Amino acid sequence: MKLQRLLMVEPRSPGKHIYSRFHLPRLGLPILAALARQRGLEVRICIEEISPLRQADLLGADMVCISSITPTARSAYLLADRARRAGLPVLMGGAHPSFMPEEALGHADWVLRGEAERSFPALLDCLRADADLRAVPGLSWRGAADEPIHNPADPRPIDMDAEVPAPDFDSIIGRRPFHRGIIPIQISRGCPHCCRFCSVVPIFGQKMRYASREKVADELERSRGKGDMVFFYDDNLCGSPGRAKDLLDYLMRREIFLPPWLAQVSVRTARDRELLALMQRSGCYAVFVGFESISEGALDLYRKRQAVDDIRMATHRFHEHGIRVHGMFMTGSDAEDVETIRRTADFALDNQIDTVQFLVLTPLPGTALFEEMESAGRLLTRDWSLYDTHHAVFRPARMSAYALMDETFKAMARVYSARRMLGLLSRADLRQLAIYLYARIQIQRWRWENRHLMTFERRVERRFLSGLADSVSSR
Ligand code: B12
Repeated sequence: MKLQRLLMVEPRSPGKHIYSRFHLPRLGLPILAALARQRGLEVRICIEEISPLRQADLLGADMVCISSITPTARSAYLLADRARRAGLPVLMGGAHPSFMPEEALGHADWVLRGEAERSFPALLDCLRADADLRAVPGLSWRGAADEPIHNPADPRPIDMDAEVPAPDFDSIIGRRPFHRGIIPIQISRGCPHCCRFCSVVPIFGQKMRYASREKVADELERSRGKGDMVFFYDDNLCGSPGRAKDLLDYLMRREIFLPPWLAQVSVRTARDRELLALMQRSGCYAVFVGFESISEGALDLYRKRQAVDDIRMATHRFHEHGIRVHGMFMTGSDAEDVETIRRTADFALDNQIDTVQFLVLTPLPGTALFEEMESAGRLLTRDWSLYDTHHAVFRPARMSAYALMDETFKAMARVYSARRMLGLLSRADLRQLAIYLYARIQIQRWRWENRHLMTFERRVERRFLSGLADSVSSR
């Protein structure tokens, strides 16, 4: 088939989420764009959060490649249908289609499951040569009798140095340097843990892979002058403390471009004082830490190998090193009730966690949690647009779905209080103040946009409770 111009699209989230104003792309499409360019193809990338898709961009393409995670799956399918109506073939990939390939094949011609640095170029070559699609690892497609065919995946994980090119950010439509000056970079993939709610291991596997420090340095140098903050997209930048120390030391010694940086790390990072000191010296501005819960029972259920004391210790030690802490908590496990959510806000305030995200536990396809909720019949909806970690999409064990959402937002609003904002103002901490203001506005917006849903849920809950009261009194 003729394949010269590719349009790649990362569809936008249908609703607001707490990061709505941070228009950061995932790296999948810019990496695949670089690979396509190496094969002489022309590529344009539309990140819908950055600029909306124009019909002219769509119609000028020979094929549309769509990247989707679960909350954007509905938008992705609508876009795929639109492209196919215009006669364009559609390829899909990313976290959601990887686990729901047959669903995605209802809207796309092909789905590539999992990491695609090897399979995507193979598919391009195959399509251009009209060759046999069975040769493409991890490809899902429909055969002559419309039956779904799933080629086995390549078991070898992608090599970060040899197979992952520098992301092609220049092909992003409408992109003026990096949004809010934030430069995204990923230097490792995989995660040795197996938390039951997380999609990272199902997509990238448990085997850790790292880019060499030379490659990291090269990528950082390429972004010199393009932004003033680096965001390491790694799921745990310091998963291997030895490597992290070696990398930071190398970057500093060579005076590689490294403006203040942000990264996701785990509480374990804070056990290593030498690492903390290096993080401080190399300009770590804030860490995003998966604290998840203040309930030991919930941490056990999640298979999160950490204790509540680790959270206290980590927060304290990061602060000792001048590193701000963004605490990532989830609410609604079977071990938690409404009181736990309220105590989570107290905990964040008592421990002076700088910023927080309280997200409603969400069973994402591909995870052990999804399997468990689905087989127990506890999923309330399969409207993927609600799987945005702000809506309760499963029946919680110890509270109603309405209470779970409502209390989660109330708890978050307590942390981003006017009183704390005054404190930041008095310390002239303007960057942090802007984040608080942003968080307060996002919380209020979300509640306003979802007021119908909240009222509906409350009515359902009241009816449920009055039915329960009737049945008790008639006994
Ligand atoms: C950076 C990041 C963010 C950023 C930017 C997100 C964005 N633009 O969507 C921020 C902080 C804003 C964010 C927010 C959220 N995130 Co986030 N985020 C990430 C993170 C850490 C890195 C993403 C990345 O660049 N990965 C590296 C690249 C290379 O991977 P990739 O894009 O998936 O691409 C590879 C393959 O998937 C595939 N592929 C991808 N697209 C395509 C397309 C085609 C055509 C093909 C062939 C192949 C293909 O090939 C690529 C190369 O191998 C991931 C975790 C992770 N390790 O990926 C979570 C992750 C993507 N986020 C996740 C979630 C749940 C969210 C939130 C809902 C929750 C929240 N509130 O925090 C929001 C929703 C955002 C939204 N768009 O609606 C989940 C998604 C899981 C799922 N099944 O949907 C992940 C996987 C984390 C997890 N622990 O499970 N996130």
